[in-house]
Amino acid sequence: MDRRTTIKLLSLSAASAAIVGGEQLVIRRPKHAPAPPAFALDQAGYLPGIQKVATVPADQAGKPFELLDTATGETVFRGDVGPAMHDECSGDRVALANYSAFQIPGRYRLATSDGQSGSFPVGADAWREPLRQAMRGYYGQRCGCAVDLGGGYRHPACHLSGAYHPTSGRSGDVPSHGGWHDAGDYGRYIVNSGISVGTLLWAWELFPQALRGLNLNIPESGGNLPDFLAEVRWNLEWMLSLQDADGGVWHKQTSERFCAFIMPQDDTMVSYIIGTGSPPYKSTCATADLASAAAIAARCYSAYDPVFAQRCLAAARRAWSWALAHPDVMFDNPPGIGTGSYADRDGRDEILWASGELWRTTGESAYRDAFLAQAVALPAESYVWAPSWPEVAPLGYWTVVMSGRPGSEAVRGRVLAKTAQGAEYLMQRARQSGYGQTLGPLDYIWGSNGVAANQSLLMMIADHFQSNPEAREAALGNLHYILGRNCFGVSWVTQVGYNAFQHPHHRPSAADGIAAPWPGLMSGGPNAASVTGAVLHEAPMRAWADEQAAYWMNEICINWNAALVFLLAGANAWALAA
Ligand code: 9MR
Ligand code: 9MR
Ligand code: ZN
Repeated sequence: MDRRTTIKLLSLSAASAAIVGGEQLVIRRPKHAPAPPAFALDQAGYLPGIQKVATVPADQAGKPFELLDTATGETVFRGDVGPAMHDECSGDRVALANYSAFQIPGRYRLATSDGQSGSFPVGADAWREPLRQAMRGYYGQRCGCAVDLGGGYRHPACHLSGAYHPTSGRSGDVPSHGGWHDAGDYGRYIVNSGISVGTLLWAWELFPQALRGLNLNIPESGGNLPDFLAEVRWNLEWMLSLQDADGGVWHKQTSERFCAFIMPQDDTMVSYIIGTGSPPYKSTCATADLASAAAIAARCYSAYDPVFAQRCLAAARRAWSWALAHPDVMFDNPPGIGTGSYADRDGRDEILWASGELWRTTGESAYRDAFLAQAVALPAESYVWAPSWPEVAPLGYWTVVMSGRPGSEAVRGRVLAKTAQGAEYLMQRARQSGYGQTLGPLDYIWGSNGVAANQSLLMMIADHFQSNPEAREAALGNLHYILGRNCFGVSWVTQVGYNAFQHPHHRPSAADGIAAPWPGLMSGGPNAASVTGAVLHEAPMRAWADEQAAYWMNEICINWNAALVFLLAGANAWALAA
């Protein structure tokens, strides 16, 4: 309340104010309806053989456009902009400039009577560097490690000691074991770590050709593990350290409240291992999510570090047993704790996923039986959809189908059908969207860019099960949307593209004295479900502002970046196969 933050939300037409988390936010509504940007296109570029479509304002409809070679200024392609259309999610009147027929590698600008776009590449390696950046973003999130990304983006090791909070059922100090800072805050949360690690390791399993040789320039580079697996291990080690002797896993390790916008080494609040406050202290969702992540890790690391892989498998087994014995221990912030809660009301999908991953890894009947029992309660027909941190059932179903284990036929047909149907539904949205993306109006929730990337993940899994070129294009459509083909003409990944967003809700980016934000981090994106509770907008895609204070629409987060890495890994794998 002592601090006033003014947020410009361009779609609004009058002023409204609200108290948010102790701050007064004044939302100013401009007098004029917003206009689409002159050029909305993928600023990271395109592979030569894919669809290449830019969105331009409707007054360009029917007019000529050109592609210009950036170096020479010469026209390399001419076309006519298509008819005017309405885009539901932004409220914009737009038209499409389609240059898919142009396939010659190089750097270009799009030109219309409105001027010229920024320069973007066409080439097989267009998304190589964005993939590296997005994955290197995790190195920047490391806790308990001196980090140096170059360019001044660095900090000494932070949060090196920890303690058991009384809610954990234990007391005393405890070493703090690495992990990734969750987001713009310095907390570490098992539930969010579980889906993040799971998504990243699935990318490793599905698109190894794009990830094996990835050079992340991290402290472990040149060691026994490929860089990608070394980075993921940094977080796995912390996750494993939150497992209690009885197999249960504490929900999170954070301070009691969020610190100010300071560098991590300057945050001297105690990093507590926090529990539910009463026996059994650990939570079902955290424990089952660790079981899933560690069961996948057992597969991924076995070829490089069998000892670590076995440690992961043993931890996964113990966590799974605990979760089955305590299927209903839901976490909520205990009194006095104000950091993120990742409070989920339903642990059944987490148990389904953990059972599926352990069945896939081991082939053992106990895991099979638990999976099949849980699949009755959570039928594939209702639960196979884009995953998110509280909704992991689709991961359970997909992993079982991918396993091909005897017994998986029980669900295979229904999972394939529901996945294909979901992909078809999303492809239909992409066809109707003026920005070629698959979010519907109701998908504009906290982290909608993560939702978009996870809808791509669904379509990529559909394509994996049954080759589907249109599903691939629609998956890439969301990548184009995230990287600039949206109603702001902004790239939502820091330091990727000629007009990347600048002000993430990210403490190191704010506190380091460097103007540009830390690289490789994706904005949460438009959030129409405003935290103020007020109806703030007419068009959900416009519920975003590049404002550091706007944590509900401009924070970054490890699970959103994981879905982005998955999408970029697939895109790069397809480029290599073309
Ligand atoms: O920085 C915090 C961010 O990571 C969380 O997602 C968000 C919601 O829990 O809260 C942010 O912290 C704000 C706090 O809730 C209220 N005071 C201002 C803090 C920084 O903007
Ligand atoms: O991503 C989370 C979103 O789904 C929730 O609606 C929101 C409020 O509970 O919390 C988000 O997660 C935040 C976490 O609580 C704290 N670290 C930052 C996360 C991203 O904003
Ligand atoms: Zn830290």
